[in-house]
Amino acid sequence: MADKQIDPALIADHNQNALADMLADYDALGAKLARQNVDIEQLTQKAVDFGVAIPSWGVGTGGTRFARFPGLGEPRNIYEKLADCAVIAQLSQATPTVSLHIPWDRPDDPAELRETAASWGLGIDAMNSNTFQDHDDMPLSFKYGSLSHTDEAVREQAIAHNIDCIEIGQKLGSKALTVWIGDGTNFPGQQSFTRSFERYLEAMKKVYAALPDDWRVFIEHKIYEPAFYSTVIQDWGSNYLAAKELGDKAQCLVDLGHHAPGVNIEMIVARLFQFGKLGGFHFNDSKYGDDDLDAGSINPYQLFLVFNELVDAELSNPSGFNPAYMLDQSHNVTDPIESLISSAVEVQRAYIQALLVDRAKLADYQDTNDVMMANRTLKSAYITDVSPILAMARHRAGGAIDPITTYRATGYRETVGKQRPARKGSGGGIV
Ligand code: PSV
Ligand code: MN
Ligand code: MN
Repeated sequence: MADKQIDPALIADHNQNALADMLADYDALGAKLARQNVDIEQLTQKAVDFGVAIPSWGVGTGGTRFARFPGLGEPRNIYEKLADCAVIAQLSQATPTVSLHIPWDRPDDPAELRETAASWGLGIDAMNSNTFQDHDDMPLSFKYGSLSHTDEAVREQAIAHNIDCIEIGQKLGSKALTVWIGDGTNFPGQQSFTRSFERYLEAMKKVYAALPDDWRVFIEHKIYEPAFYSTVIQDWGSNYLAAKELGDKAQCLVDLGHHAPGVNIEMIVARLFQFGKLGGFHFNDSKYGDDDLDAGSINPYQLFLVFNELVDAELSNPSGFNPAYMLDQSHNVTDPIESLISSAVEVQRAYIQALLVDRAKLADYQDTNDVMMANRTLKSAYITDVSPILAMARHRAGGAIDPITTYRATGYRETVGKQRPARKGSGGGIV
């Protein structure tokens, strides 16, 4: 039995107030879905079973390159981050795991950290390495790159760091390493595209060789930033080539914010899955670049279309379907706990909406080139308000029917605000 951050009686109290309305909405939706031969109970179970990992770095207030405005009661270490993640998990019942970033979350005692996480019912998701910053305990600088650096000694330092992440992760019960590098150039001519990629592949082979049998490595591409002219792993093409070169345990990670505006991300998802290389996601939303805004806050239709491909993928090849779902966001003007709760719910919503797509009909419309009806089939799933299903799933699992209102009623932020002094920050925000 996991320890509780929030008094279950308080949640039950709030749920009691919201219960009658929620049941009425659930019954009405159940009746509507029944007319479409859809069993609401099956969808509710899918919602109960759904999980997306919280990024440990998301529970602190983020920043931009201009400034960071500290939030109240920001977590100061991995234990406090886990405490916040436990609140999110308890209220949303949709975030059973936490993804860690090393060295930001380096534990003194991994076994103890694992136990603490478990005591709150949390598991440890993918480990993220960090060779996009310099580290106090590393003699060499990553200013001109890491795994693709021209200097073998720097590459070796980056390789050793990734292996360190794997070793820590093993002690924590993780099963995956996510590698995102900022390596690239700011000016034409600065580096050879080909030789940089060769050096990267050679270095990643050494990281790959250190993976335990039951681990995967997720390679994360990003079009630009911090490099502004070229990036070594800039898109899914380079990502796929690298993953293919490395072997079966290497797969591609799609961070929704890492593409040029207008790119058809759902199609990338379909392609990667078709060729066995879809490793996982960093969900977030964006208007312009890697904005790291809350999932579903700008373009919820895109999120739905991504899940439409995922549901299709799972049906076409259930045994080959195992993508890792993680959030990757930066919260500058909201309470990170509220943003992460809301984002987890939006990702879950997109999944349930995608399950509503009538796939037999869709296939018929596609085969007969009935363009209008094919599109309407997707749209009719997307415009269905599945909120009562999500609320029921939370309620049944012990979470809050209305998680953000309930969170506010707990006074958690005010309480930790007294315990955790503000951390000043000026510029140089989180990527
Ligand atoms: C890079 O922009 C990124 O998306 C990678 O996932 C990093 O690990 C994370 O952000 C760090 O904030
Ligand atoms: Mn990311
Ligand atoms: Mn990013």
